[in-house]
Amino acid sequence: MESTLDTFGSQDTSNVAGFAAGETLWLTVLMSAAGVAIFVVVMVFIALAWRGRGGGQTWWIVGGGVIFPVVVIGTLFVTSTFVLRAIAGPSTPAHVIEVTGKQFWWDVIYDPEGRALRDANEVVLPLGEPVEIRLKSTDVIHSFWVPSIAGKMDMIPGRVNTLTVTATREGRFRGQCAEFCGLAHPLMAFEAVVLPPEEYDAFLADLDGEARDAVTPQERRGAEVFQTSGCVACHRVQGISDARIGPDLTRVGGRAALGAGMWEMNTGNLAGWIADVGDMKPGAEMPSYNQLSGPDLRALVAWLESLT
Ligand code: HEC
Ligand SMILES: [Cu+2]
Repeated sequence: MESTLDTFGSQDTSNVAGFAAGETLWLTVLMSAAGVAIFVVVMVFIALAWRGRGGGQTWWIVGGGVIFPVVVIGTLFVTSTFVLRAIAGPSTPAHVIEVTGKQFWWDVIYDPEGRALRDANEVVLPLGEPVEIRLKSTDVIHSFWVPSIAGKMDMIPGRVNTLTVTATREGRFRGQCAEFCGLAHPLMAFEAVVLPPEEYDAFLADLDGEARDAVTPQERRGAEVFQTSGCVACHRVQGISDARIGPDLTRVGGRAALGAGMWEMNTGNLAGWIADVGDMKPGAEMPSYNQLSGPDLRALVAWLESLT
């Protein structure tokens, strides 16, 4: 099993695309620079002591042992407190998105107290607008992290943690579960997609509705296979089924990745996923369907791909 998604989005704290990530980066640079400078100064003093110069006077103990550390630690403390306050975000964010960590994928609800639009394995963010992300878990502890956009935050069963993010650059950025959560933990990723606000609104409007109708005879057969093979026991497709055990598939064909950020979404990978998910993502909690006939599998895949 080797993922096809090596270049999927960017997962890099120095490739800044969010307000919090920017603040955190300069604080890291400041602290590292201060650390290096102090290290060099201390080494110089050690070298001087080695050669028998200086030392012995109270001045050194008071200056170097008390005043200097208090100034340095005080400065770093005050700066990081200001950064922490700044990245906490406004108390009334423009949007709310609820993300629930599951073994080993992400359940996503936009506007949970309003239109409650469901999706999965992708988090779409409006450029430049503060978004409150409510983080939950229904099984074990996971951690939500999109390094280019903000710091990470744990998703703890029975609790709601909130992370306010403001994306500052359009694009696609890789997120990863950052807390060991079981066998497929390293295979639990997702993409954060930053869109201009008007495209974000259009995306939500598009989510607000039933899945696309099957058009071709093959797609209609695919929808039938989906409903008669047990998929409906675990998956929701708006207008067809409402199960919540696996990811929402209402617009699965429109996602860039398959299997929570593991594979490129294409016909071959989708067919391989259904026929042998255990090979595509060891640990995934979905049964393999290697008993489907070739034509039925192809019809099912054609229909899922049409759901955009
Ligand atoms: C027992 C519950 C269960 C059944 C039955 C089931 N699935 Fe799944 N499915 C899951 C789970 C759980 C995942 C998430 C796996 C992961 O990524 O860790 C999943 C993932 C998927 C995905 C990937 C979604 C994404 O966003 O990447 C597709 C596509 C899918 N299932 C299609 C099907 C089809 C088609 C059927 C019927 C032939 C089916 N599933 C039957 C539980 C199920
Ligand atoms: Cu994990």
